[in-house]
Amino acid sequence: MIRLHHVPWSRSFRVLWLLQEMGITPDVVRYRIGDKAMREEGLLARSPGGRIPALEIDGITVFESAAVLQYLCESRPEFGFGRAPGDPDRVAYLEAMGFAETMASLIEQLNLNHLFLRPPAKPSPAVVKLNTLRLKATLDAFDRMIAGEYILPSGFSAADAMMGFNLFAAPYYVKLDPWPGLQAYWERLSSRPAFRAAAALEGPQDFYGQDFYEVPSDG
Ligand SMILES: N[C@@H](CCC(=O)N[C@@H](CS)C(=O)NCC(=O)O)C(=O)O
Repeated sequence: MIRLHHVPWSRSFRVLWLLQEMGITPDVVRYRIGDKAMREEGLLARSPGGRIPALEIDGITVFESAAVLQYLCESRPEFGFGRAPGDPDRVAYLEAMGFAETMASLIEQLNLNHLFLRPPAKPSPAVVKLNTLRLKATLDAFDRMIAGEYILPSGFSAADAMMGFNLFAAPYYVKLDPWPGLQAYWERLSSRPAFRAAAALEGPQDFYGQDFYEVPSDG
């Protein structure tokens, strides 16, 4: 039994996608951000911070998307999605696995401000502006990290699933027009059969209620 604790179109999409790249369709336990169930024992026993993803697999549970992907790469090396010590792309692989969360933490702050505050709380224009600028800077860096078709010269890896998923979310806050290379990369990733299969399992995204979120004016 392989079971994914999951919020649709969130960071746990990375896991759903890499599993599809490996031909694995897990059982999925779905949550929504803010669900009481995310603070209850069923999830907390598997992910102590009450965060998703958590993956039950091979008799263990793994949480943190980078750890889950790395576990999948190491336990199923035949797919070649990891880069082992000694591999010429190892350092770039590790950097991208980590940098994905540098970027995702900015997206998370923007999600919090734009999507999850309840009145009378309002997004802070200063915080949103700063985080949007910082997100732009990480996109600029990401653009420069892509070696060719994928992040690594040696081809598709788990680092693309980590970083690539951010390109689903980032354009709700920053338009990608200045980076045609990133747009082409996103087209390439999102046309992979496994990405499409994972997207079909998710169904239409209902995480974002509008196409683009402007920085609120200082009023
Ligand atoms: N660094 C963690 C972040 C996990 C995380 O924060 N996931 C979000 C969804 S994208 C979550 O579970 N949020 C619930 C909450 O903030 O209470 C990872 O990559 O797995």
